[in-house]
Amino acid sequence: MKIQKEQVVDFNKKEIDSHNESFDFLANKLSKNGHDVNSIVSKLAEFQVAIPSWALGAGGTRFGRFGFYGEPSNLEEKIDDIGVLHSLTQTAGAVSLHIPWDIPSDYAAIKEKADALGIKFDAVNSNTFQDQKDAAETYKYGSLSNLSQAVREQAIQHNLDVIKIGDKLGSKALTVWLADGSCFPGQNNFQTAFQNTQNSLIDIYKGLPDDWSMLVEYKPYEPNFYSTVIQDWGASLMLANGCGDKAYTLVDLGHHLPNSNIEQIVSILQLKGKLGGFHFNDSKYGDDDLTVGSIKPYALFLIFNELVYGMENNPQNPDLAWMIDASHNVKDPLEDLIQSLEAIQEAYAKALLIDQKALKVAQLDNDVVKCQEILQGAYRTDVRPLLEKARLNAGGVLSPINAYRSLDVRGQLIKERGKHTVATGL
Ligand code: LRH
Ligand code: MN
Ligand code: MN
Repeated sequence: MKIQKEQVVDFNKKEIDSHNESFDFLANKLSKNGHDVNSIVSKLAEFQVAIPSWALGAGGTRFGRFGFYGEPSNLEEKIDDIGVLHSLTQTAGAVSLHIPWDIPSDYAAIKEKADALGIKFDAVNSNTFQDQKDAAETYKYGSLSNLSQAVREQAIQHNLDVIKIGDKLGSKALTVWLADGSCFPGQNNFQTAFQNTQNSLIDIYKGLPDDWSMLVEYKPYEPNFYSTVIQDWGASLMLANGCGDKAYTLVDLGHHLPNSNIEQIVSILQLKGKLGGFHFNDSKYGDDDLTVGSIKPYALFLIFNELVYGMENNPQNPDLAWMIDASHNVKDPLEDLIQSLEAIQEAYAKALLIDQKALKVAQLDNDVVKCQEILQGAYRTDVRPLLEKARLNAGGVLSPINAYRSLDVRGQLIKERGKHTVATGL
């Protein structure tokens, strides 16, 4: 299934009048208020988010999994699905592979396919949270933190192999997320587990090509329910600092205890030049991996306010590896990802509308009411016409969900792949 240029053009014809009307109205208003609308639209068009290879099929919970028809069953088909997303949204120009679920069988062919669809290979993810078939050692009691040197060596070697695979595809970053931790008090010595993890990460870091970065992801709980070795940004930052300049912290929105001030975490990491990667999702209770912006859109906007500030004021921080890390239990994964991409762009656009100069003045005056008015004024603006314009300029469709449905993409995928496909992955 490939979306043709003519299909995009035909679809846009139906919605262009209504778009022009709402865009002109908004652009006029924003320009009068001193905004550079063209620059905001170009920033939106440039912003690309990687799709993880494991998010294209129906996910599941530990209680069950309900499959979805026409799911991709191999890497080629996953790239095709991202191609569909990218053709419609022009925002999904990258894929983040998970190894060993997505080891390419033919590197040249997969690169060619991705190139043709305008898709780059972003960070590669290692997996030491599951035992692999025929593996000599088990990760039941941890991987990089394990008391057994043989287990640690196996896990280190896996990460080095992942770097080699990513290197052949043009990736420039390794993401390490560990399930390591303990389920009961007394099970682990915290200091030993942390020190082993640090030493293992240093060994992996030594195998990192010069132009690569290592992204250390944290998570407070699950699958271990008493302690996690890399539990929070502090642990991640200490480990990254212990490795060197090319190691960074990765923030996953779902990996915080309730009510954590994520925007403050993001802000300070950028100040220190140590925010390397970002996983988008939303949650009500914990690591729920729900559609971005579906539960706490204002929190997402506040996080984007800090990200925009950092991108503009913190040259010491690298460009970030953006990725959606969601799971789809009841929705069509492609529709869910379209909704997530839209929510990301919406929060970004609203953050770009914040009058930073006026905010600074209000902060200097300790005018707390004004500070809030400035933030909420931006948040309450309906920025969707800006997103439409960015997509239109880049060759995408005005409204991706409508287009996805009117082109009957899922129906086509079912015709091509049959009904009983099961995606590999989480
Ligand atoms: C587990 C998780 C994590 C990783 C992914 C591979 O929580 O979702 O966020 O990025 O698995
Ligand atoms: Mn994640
Ligand atoms: Mn997660």
